[in-house]
Amino acid sequence: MTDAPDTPRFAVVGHPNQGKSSLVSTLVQDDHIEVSPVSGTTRNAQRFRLVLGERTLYELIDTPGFQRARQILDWCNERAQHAADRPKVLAEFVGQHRNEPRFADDCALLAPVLDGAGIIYVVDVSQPFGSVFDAELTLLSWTAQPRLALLNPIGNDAHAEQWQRALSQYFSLVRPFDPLLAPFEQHLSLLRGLAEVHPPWRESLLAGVAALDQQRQQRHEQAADALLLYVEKVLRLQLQLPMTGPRERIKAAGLAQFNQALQRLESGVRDQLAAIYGHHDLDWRSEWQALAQEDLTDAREWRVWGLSRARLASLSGAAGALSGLAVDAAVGGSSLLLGAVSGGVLGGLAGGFAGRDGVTFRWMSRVPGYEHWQLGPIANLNFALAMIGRALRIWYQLRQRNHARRDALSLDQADFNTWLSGLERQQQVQWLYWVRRLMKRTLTETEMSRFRSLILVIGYQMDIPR
Ligand SMILES: Nc1nc2c(ncn2[C@@H]2O[C@H](COP(=O)(O)OP(=O)(O)OP(=O)(O)O)[C@@H](O)[C@H]2O)c(=O)[nH]1
Ligand SMILES: [Mg+2]
Repeated sequence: MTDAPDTPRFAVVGHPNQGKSSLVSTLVQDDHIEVSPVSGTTRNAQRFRLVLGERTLYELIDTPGFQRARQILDWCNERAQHAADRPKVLAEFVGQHRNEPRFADDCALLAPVLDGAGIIYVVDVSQPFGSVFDAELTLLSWTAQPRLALLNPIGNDAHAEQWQRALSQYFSLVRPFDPLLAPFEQHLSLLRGLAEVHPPWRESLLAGVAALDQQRQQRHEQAADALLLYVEKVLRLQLQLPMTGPRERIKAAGLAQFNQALQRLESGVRDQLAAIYGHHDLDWRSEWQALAQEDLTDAREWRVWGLSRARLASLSGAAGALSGLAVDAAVGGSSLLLGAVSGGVLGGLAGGFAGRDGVTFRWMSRVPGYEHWQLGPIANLNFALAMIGRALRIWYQLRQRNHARRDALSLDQADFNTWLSGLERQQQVQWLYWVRRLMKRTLTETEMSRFRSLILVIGYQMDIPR
């Protein structure tokens, strides 16, 4: 790994408990950094690099908060004859006091800045500005290092304007940024802002922005591959059951096994997606509602995870009537043809899939001596869509989650129906068409790649704020 001397390097500084570690966590995409509501969590300066391939894009130094800025300022004021002396006197202070426990936090914070790092000053703007901040802002301005201030709304931004006025006196760039919730586009825009505060780092930071953007695109594509494979496995799942005992008992035991197999597939794709997006420490258990055995036979939950009955009815007739040819036409954008198709068969209701049990259960006796009960594959389109809807929600959770977050994952309001609504109607119909096709037979490579493109488009829908 190369670490060029011109690697952009910023110390993240401020008062304790302002979201400094959260910012570092989000910008270096590392969910292992210690973040907590306890003030004084970060005890030492710690360097984190964002590395892509062989290249370090930038380095952020997480620091403990200021503790005794006023005393340090007084000490320096006594010794600095004029403005040009200030950086040197500040460096003398750190040199002489770095081993004194009462100044340990302040020295850990100032040392990297005196050593050439730029400054990102973080404040929580739910709290009012106070004179206690004046001393630390003055000290930072004395370092004469490139710097930018971030307004972090922890809970609310009640005092943002006041902070903006105060900070503009010390920083050429002051921006709002919420490390927990800022969408990815804003991460890039913040990095572009950083590129403007120090011309020698500009090019590296802009290259970093491009690399991050590209990495994100690659992640989405890997996610689409994983999801496609998952959908295929779910729709192909079959179990052979022994013929001993009454039918209902065999079926119940089989459904339990089937449910476990579905759960294993689901947690498999979940872990895969988490790894793709660089999340390693997630808590799914508390909020994520696992699939229950009853869900396989009880349609109540399906609509929540999948598509509403009305939507299914309005789309599935059209999908059912679409021949391969019509799909080609729909892909080519012939909405006229599609309109004729959907108008004619609307209400055809899932082309014979609706209303069935979630999973087929039948007696197989084609080869004498090899008779058995077979459970699966999934026979109900709505159930299939519900399973896919769950996986898409997992994807949504992961793709919009910043690495600073430490809360458990939840089933968010945003769902399959919302994302599907954002697509062109012909794409919506195609979506159903591919799922139905896959329920009947394996798809050819070309068909798979079309389905994959649609998955990617659904993903972009997830990024649109609603
Ligand atoms: N709601 C909300 N909470 C935030 C935000 N930023 C930080 N927090 C929370 O505020 C608390 C402090 O965040 P940290 O990132 O640990 O703050 P710090 O400045 O590094 O704190 P010390 O290391 O103790 O100085 C954590 O519980 C965060 O989850 C935000 O934008 N919104
Ligand atoms: Mg911290």
